[in-house]
Amino acid sequence: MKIDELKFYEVIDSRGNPTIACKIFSGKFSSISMVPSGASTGSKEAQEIRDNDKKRFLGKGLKEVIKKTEHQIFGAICQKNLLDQKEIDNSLIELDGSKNKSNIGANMILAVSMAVSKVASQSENMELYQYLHQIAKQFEIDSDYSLPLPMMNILNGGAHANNPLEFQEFMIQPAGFEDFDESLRSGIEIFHNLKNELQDNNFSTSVGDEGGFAPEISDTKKALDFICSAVEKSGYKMGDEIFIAMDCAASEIFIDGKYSFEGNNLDTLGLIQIYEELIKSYPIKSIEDPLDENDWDGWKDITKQIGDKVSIVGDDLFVTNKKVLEKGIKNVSANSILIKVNQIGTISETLETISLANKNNISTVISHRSGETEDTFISDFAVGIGAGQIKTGAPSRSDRTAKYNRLLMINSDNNFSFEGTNEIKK
Ligand code: 2PG
Ligand code: MG
Repeated sequence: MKIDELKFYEVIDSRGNPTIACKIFSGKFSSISMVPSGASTGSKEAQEIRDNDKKRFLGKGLKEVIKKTEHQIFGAICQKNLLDQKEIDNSLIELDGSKNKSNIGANMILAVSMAVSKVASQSENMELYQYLHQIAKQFEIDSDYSLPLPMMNILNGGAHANNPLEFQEFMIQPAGFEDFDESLRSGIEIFHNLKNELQDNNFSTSVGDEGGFAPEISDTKKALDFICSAVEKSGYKMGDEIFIAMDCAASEIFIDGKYSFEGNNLDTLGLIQIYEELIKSYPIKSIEDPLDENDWDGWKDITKQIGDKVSIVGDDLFVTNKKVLEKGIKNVSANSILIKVNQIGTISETLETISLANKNNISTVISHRSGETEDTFISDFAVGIGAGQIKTGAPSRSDRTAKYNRLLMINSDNNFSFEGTNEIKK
């Protein structure tokens, strides 16, 4: 089967910025994908391109980009076999020709790559997660289907909110449950109780970019205490059923060679000490981007010091890039990787990175971006490759709940396992 027609649209993401949607037609099938966009981006990410015409959408428009590249992209893939994801992705990479997809744009390329897999799954009469499961095998990923442990970002700070909290994401991992539905339900109840707790203490309950609350709190421990009391109010056991994960997005607080944290300018060891104290006082099981993306020695130190107790997750550090992950594996820089399809730009390259992670016991967390759409691709992806964990925000804002709703439906239609506590122990 071939791609008969391809159409791009300029649509809007959850932050009100334009983004790319791509519709692909093949025979009697068609499918749409939409690409997300980050706020705290790693410097080595594949590049999205925009019109830069200040008269439209403050320069973020995509009309000209579409006009310029639509025919080129169609020309590069129209003769290819729809079912050969690798070949189509390679043609897109070749067409772009740059190291970081800055010619054609990672946003354009990813939209096509995702839409191709969606139409292909239809033509094969498969659910998307089944099709992705099959494709993953070509990359030596042979994990069973599973429902991922949700990492729910219920309190937002950093670049995702305009409060003074330095760390970007305070998440809960409802791991101590037999089933995905129960895990998610507990997280949602905690989210509601957190709202009540904040309200009772006269804090705002407006939400940040990822749907978590964004109260005027500057103290990390205070934020964690609020979460602990919401867990207690909900009747769940902290450190048994519910665990904490943080995304510190530390590149954002790394200024002039020091980490700016709660009024202090800390060196790497100083910040690692803060993490050591925090994990003694709270059941924190995962810390993402604890240090700056270029602080390679620091990453090695922190993994050595606390990597046996918590997941040290590389996001801005690895940018879903196989080559950077290879460096990380040699350096023993982390024991977990955040996977964002738009950081690298194609499904095939994402699968290559995951395959490398699997072979080296690096756990994987499939992740949304802070700027999202109603596309639920990552839910199918997480289930299809048995990723183990998914990070897709709070249970609020349709851009986030769309992903949870898709997972609820997949769970209801199947008898897939949910690893919960086993994921935490990895
Ligand atoms: C992150 C992400 C998603 P952004 O840092 O992990 O939560 O944020 O999309 O802004 O990079
Ligand atoms: Mg991150």
